[in-house]
Amino acid sequence: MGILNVTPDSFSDGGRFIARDAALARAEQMLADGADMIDIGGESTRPGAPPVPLDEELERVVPIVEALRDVRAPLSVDTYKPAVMRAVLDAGADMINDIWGFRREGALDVVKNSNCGLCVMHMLGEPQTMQLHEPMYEDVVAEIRAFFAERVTTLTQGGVSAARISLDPGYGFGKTVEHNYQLLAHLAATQPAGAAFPLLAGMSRKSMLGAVTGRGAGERLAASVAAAVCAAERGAAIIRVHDVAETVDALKVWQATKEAAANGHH
Ligand code: 7PJ
Repeated sequence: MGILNVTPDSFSDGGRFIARDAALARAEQMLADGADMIDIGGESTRPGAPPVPLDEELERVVPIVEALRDVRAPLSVDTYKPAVMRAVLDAGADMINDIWGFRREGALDVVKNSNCGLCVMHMLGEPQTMQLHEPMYEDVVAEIRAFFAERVTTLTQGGVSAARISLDPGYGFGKTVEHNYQLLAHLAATQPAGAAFPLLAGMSRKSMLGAVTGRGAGERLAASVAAAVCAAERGAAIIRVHDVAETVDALKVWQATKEAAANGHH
């Protein structure tokens, strides 16, 4: 899953049309580089980032969905606002990626009346404040597994078929560095008992990588690729990244190794 940020601060300047053209070119490039899905986001949810007003998010995201509908790669939209969900589904989006896990008022009502995929992400607290107070868990893996189980029950009882759901532990969303690595090491154990939902992992360029490499946000490519391989090895079905070409190469090597292992040795 290739990340497409359509926030104005992700592009130099020059207004909406230049931002739009740059976003479309970026999406085409990620698909050429081997992305299977594009995740379009109009609001930065990095810790402490200011919220974006509804009208502004709609203006950023809906034209991009409309323009990309024809590329026929699955389109996901990273939003927690029900009004944005409704608008992008009307515009042809295939998946809603919700950092709030469809817990906010109205979110379930929108998605249940469509056939879109859902990415249910775990977050402790909310983006403005989640990293200000030390996040605490008794057992982070068990708590995220319980959260997923509750979400799946609520969503399926609310009319969303289980086949539409994928789960994401939400790296960096109300977690310490140690929590994040626990959730990477034990990713498969976050799966609710007896279930087999696709697991999504998004660690690209995040501070958990800076914490162990000492590198700033702009120099975490190798660490991001390593994290992607670790996540794949531990059962991630979807990996959300900025650097598609490099990640796809690494995953091809991982895949070839896995296939050789499955073939036994001669
Ligand atoms: C995630 C996300 C993530 C899912 C962001 C960033 C922050 N959606 N949206 N999982 N992160 N599903 O990319 O650094 O980890 S925004």
